[in-house]
Amino acid sequence: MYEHIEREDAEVYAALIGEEKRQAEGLELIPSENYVSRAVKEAMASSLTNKYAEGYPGKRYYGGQEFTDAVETLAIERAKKLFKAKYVNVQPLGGANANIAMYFALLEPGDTVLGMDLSHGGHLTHGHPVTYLTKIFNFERYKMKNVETGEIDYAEMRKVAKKIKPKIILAGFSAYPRELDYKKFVSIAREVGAISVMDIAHIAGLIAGKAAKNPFDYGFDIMTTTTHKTLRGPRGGMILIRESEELAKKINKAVFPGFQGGPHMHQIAAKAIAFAEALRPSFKKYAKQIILNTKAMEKVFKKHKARMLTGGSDNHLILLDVWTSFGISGADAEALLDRAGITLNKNAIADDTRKPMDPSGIRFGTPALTTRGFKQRETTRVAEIMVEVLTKRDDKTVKRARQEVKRLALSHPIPESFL
Ligand code: DSN
Repeated sequence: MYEHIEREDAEVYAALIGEEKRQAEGLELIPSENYVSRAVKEAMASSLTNKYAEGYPGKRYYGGQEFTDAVETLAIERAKKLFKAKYVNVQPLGGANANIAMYFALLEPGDTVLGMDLSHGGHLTHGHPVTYLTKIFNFERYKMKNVETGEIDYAEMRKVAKKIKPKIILAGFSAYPRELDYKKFVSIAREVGAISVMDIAHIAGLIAGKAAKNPFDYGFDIMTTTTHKTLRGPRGGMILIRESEELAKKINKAVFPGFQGGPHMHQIAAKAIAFAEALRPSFKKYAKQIILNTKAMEKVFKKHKARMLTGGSDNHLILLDVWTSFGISGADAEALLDRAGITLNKNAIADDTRKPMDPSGIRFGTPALTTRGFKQRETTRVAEIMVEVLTKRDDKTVKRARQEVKRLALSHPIPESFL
């Protein structure tokens, strides 16, 4: 592997090999990460990276677009089928880019967005004060009514929406383990004349694999997403429009020329391949297994009376309050589990009193483990190892855990077609 890099750049080669080994021997539980197929990787390394293709299929600013048009059209058509969208833009370079372009397509400076509170599961690009978006648009928040069940306060949301008249009602999350009541979001948006947008980045694969509801079935206008999380495609973004041609035109204009230059065609080819993979029946099995595996982990934490935000999970991730449950901070828990070969991330919990760099929680999930063929038995064991390490925290326990993690990882190698 990487024979040319090995010959030409020993330093980069050493880092690549280190990362390959880390991914093979450890357990990846960051819920937004996954392993992509070899076909997706080949596309990412293809000659399409050499090509400029500003514009859209059939309407480009440069010549020589016979094959780029073919590739982008394939990606669009497959995404439409996967998500039941009438229009799709596959050019956003990432999820943040997709969200930024979406705001600029739909809003004027000073307009209001009603989105999920960040410590209740929302995302940086949903209006975190550290982002420049907040200098241009006004972001208001809704929260969970009950952090122990995850129930959103829809009555309050309706009240606030009527008062502030947002242009966008934004659903979606990066740290929320439950399904949302899409019907309620859409009905509130329609009542106040807002556009309904769902950021499906985390659960795109679950929706594509029909293991989670599709917000378009409930009337959402737009969905934004990344393509590299549960959807198991290349790092990138995408915007889907249910049916409005007018919205689609605005979105296309905002992505290019509004925000981006030449699309990354190698990445778009990889998206097309990943979407074809997600259309296969085997992907449905994969999506279902992600949830079964998370449920198996949930059972272990319940047994140990550990506090999971919202009481557990209906999707691919769990948010665990390690501060209350084990008397350890999120940052220390992340570091401790890393030593045991379990990679996950520290995460703020609802209304966290601790700081973002050392919050009360950790966030983890099963998409990558499921790609490796982990089933309920193995994910149960992973959760048990986590409890042991978080409870005892001594070197002997961590060392023993590291050995077992390595055994588990090596007995469930990354499948050949994903290497
Ligand atoms: N970094 C991604 C996540 O982990 O959820 C999204 O920002």
